[in-house]
Amino acid sequence: MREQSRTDFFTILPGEKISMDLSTTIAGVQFPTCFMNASGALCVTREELYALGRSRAGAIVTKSMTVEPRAGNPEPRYFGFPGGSINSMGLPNLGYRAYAELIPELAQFGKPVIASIAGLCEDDFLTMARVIDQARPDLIEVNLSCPNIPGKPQIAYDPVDSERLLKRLRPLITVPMGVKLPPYFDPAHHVVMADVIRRSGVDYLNLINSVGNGLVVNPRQDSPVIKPKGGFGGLGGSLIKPVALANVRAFWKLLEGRIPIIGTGGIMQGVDAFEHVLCGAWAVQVGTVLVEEGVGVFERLERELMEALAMRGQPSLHECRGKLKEL
Ligand code: RRO
Repeated sequence: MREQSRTDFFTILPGEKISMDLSTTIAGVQFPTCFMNASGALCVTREELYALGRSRAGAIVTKSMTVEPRAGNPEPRYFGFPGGSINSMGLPNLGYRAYAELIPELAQFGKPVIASIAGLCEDDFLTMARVIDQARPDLIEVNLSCPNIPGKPQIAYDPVDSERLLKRLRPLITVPMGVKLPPYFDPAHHVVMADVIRRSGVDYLNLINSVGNGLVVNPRQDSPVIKPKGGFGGLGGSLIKPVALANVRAFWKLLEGRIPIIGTGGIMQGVDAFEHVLCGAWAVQVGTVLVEEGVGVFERLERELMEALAMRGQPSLHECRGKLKEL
């Protein structure tokens, strides 16, 4: 006879309401729930940021900002398909001065505000950090991993450049400083970057940015599905979940659970968030599913995560963190 699985003992009846604490704390900042938008997804304009504020999202994360406002790359520049998405947005944003004005307004929603910065050169990061810090977001996230600017490599694939930049930024930022990293595909790279992170005063990690420079082809038109960079763009959604989980797990182990991690990549359902937490995430961000479904997605994800926890007899998110078993 089949061994009865643990989940068989916990049945949730249709319509049954379960309530569980999904709040989390990162670098001393409290988040009412662990779900939030990934930078880039529905967070460029004032209207979008306000909609996140009114939603069930546990935080408001801004689009990565640059010194000057940007229209971004030519369209089409986002394409969703059954396994995920590809984008080459090219940093469309209002420019850091506009976000410096908006950030204090966003405090009214009573949830943390994360300001994401992405310079086109090293000095841009420093210029923005000084001013954005004065606007008092709850955290500042340094995006070292935008894959979509023609001619600009992803900074975090160069550990020397990354360390120099982070060490120059650190003294300018008085709120917790996070770093958004790209996926790494070899344990040797995880080791090198974990050392950089340890030495640079980083308060939290966001893992991972989109998987850069994929190519999705439309065979009916003999063409790529997006226009910029010959169709090359960052992949997101279900297809990148294993890569995201591997990066969360690798950094959790290397940093011994001492630096909080926001898990990003492939979260379409509550159980995907549970997997991120098992691998070592404190909170999770959603990009593709938010773009596809809108801000109502946060309510669904919360309910599904509570169900996933209840079915496993898990009383809280925190007790599962990092507890992935080895076979
Ligand atoms: O704007 C973008 O093209 C973009 C950015 Br900044 C990023 O960090 N990640 C991504 O997939 N797209």
